[in-house]
Amino acid sequence: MNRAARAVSVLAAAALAAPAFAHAEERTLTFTTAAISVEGYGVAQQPMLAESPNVDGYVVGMEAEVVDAQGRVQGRDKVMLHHIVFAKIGVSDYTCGGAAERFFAEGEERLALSLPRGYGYANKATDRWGLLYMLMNHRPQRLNGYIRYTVRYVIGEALTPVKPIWLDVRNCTGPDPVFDVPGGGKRFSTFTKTADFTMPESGRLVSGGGHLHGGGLRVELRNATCGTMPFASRPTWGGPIPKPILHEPGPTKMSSFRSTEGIPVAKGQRLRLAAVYDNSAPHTRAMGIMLLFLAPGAVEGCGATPPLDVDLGRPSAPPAFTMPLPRAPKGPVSRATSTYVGDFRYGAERILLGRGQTFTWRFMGRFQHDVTVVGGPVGFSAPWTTSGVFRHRFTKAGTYRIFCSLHPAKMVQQITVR
Ligand SMILES: [Cu+2]
Repeated sequence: MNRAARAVSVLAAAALAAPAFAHAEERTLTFTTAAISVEGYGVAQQPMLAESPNVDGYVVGMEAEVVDAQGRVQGRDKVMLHHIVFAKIGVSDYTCGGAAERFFAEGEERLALSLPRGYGYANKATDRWGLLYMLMNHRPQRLNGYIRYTVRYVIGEALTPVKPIWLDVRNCTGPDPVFDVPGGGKRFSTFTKTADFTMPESGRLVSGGGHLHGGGLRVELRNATCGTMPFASRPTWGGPIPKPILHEPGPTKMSSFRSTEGIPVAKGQRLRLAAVYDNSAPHTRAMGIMLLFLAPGAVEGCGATPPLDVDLGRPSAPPAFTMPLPRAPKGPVSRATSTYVGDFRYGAERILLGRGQTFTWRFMGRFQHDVTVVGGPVGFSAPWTTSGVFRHRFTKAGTYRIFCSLHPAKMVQQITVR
């Protein structure tokens, strides 16, 4: 069918469907945040209030992008939308509690929210939304951007309400829920991190998708009580890699599912999320997340998974990737076993150690920094901080390339272990 014929048939289908929704209306609402500024080659992260629909209804779809002052979409080569998380303020999160219910997120893979027909995330005119963004500027000049998000919103019709269930292998551990894949394994070896969550109620999972970083193989959703794996979200790799390379490239798509019938899960059953990574090389600051939508309702025992409508993409194994440092470490080679981490440098950039020695980083900046191995025999990282110390004992010889993931173009270090 050519494009025109397809358009006509879509219109015809819409006309046939229209009477059933005569009193309902689906609106596409577009919102734009206040300006966000990110320094050249910098990373910025901040929570902010986010405008939301001013009428009662249901969110049935959502997506977000970064635009400039003229409303032009900024591609991955200009700004990397690392993470955006939307939450409803004053509502307890399904898995973490607290006072913000996470209901939509996008990362580098740009996974849009799209619920199956008949389901919606209920929202009131008086509800307040917030968002947390993390953007990486891939250009030398300061970025002045905006996050523009589009909400598909149904009013005038009662939909089956869904609850967002945010599963994360590092769940509820703060704004940077990362872990390190040490690497150093044989080719095709894997590293798996899991977390369990016991369902407080029964229902059917009608939509879901995963989030992984570079080196990720899949995010599995298991029902540990029933011994089943209803879904695994798989990454698609490829496309141009934005230069300069400021982090290990992540998937450009993650597979997601929708199901009108839904995956049954009963109260008291244990959902197990498993993030599976390649372990032939280090992958630091990795994540493993799946956002699911539950339609609460009666479910008994272990039911069969219905056929899922899967948006698969083109899954493949992650490409082998050697991450360069954005610039060469400078200065004389030091045999010191400690240095400072300040604004915006490591005290010593070139270090020589003996095997078995421990190195200490002393944090003393006004701004947060970290220590992140981007390549070497073993992957490890220190969390973002402004004070305190971080130590690592080097038991494997080789060259460790290190940067601060928040200031990758400025803060680099190389440690050679003999
Ligand atoms: Cu830093």
